[in-house]
Amino acid sequence: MKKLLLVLLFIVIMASLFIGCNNSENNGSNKQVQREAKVNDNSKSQSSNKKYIFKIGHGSTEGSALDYGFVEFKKIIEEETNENIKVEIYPNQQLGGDTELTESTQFGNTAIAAPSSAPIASFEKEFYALDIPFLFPDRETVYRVLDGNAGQQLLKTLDGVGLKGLGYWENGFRNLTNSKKSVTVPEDLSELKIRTMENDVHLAAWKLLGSNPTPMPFGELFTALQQTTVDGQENPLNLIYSQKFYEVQPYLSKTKHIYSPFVVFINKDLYESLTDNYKRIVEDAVKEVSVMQRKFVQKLDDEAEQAMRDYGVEITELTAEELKLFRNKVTPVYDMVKEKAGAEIVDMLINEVE
Ligand code: KDG
Repeated sequence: MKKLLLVLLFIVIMASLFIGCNNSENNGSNKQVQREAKVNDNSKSQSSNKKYIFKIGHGSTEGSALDYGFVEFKKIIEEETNENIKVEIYPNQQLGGDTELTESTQFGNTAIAAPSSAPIASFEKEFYALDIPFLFPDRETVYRVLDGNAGQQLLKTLDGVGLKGLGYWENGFRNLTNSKKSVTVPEDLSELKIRTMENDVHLAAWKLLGSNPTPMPFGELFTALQQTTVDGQENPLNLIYSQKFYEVQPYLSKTKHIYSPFVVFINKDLYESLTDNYKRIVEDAVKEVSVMQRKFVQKLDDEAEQAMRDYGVEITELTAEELKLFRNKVTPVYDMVKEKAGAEIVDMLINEVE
């Protein structure tokens, strides 16, 4: 009997030891799970508390349409992230022009940029589709198409070149200025040296119109106009004014020959490193600003036109017949765009415009 009691006691002791181990193992594994969870929570909270500095460069002056967009973007981002994301804005080509800013954002030296679409075509050929002359009849059509399928399809192509496309702000409809004479028909352009953006389609279009075009970075343009290295250039009214081109360009023709969007994008690796919450904040901020910024540009364009008239610039409204002469001259560019950008995106754009 004594032996039986001893055996039973031994079994009870061994059993209690075994259960304890398991518990400790469980406790251990539970603790492991808790630590992992905490680490995960920490890493999650760390990434939502992780600090970022978004360096943003652009080619316009302080107070310009593009600068306004980034200033409003900065306000939203810093408020929404409790300044865990700080935004630093470098205007006036401090970090380079459109081409340099696209490259520096690809490599992550700048976080975000918003060049005009034309120079981007050298990085992603589908963007040539936006260089079809006279593609957009008015702003309402521009916004519907850029914010719709075709525009979003274009933004997606930037994934392949290290960028995440976020949206479109407004540079505006481009108009011709020059220092030599009033221009109402293409024949007036012969012998005129016209600066174009660094884009093959723009160059071809101004050759077809009979001028002598020269591609040139935006930052060199005022000096080139002042020294008559070139006779003319083409830009939206608000930029012609804010860059003081009007001071050396007494003639302005409202050709509205192309619409330039500012294509807002972020370095792709930086974007992917953000939490889902921060990705949403960045995307929503660009979209929210596009509404305000587009309204601001319309105001700036109207004010610029009046200010330049008051300054004495001869501003010519072209008739429908005169504009048709320009359209007819540049028709061959359409095939060039289709060849460079690809038929799919060109057809999609044109279908959505109509
Ligand atoms: O900041 C705007 C400039 O970088 C450029 O995009 C302006 O339309 C422009 C041009 O003619 O280069």
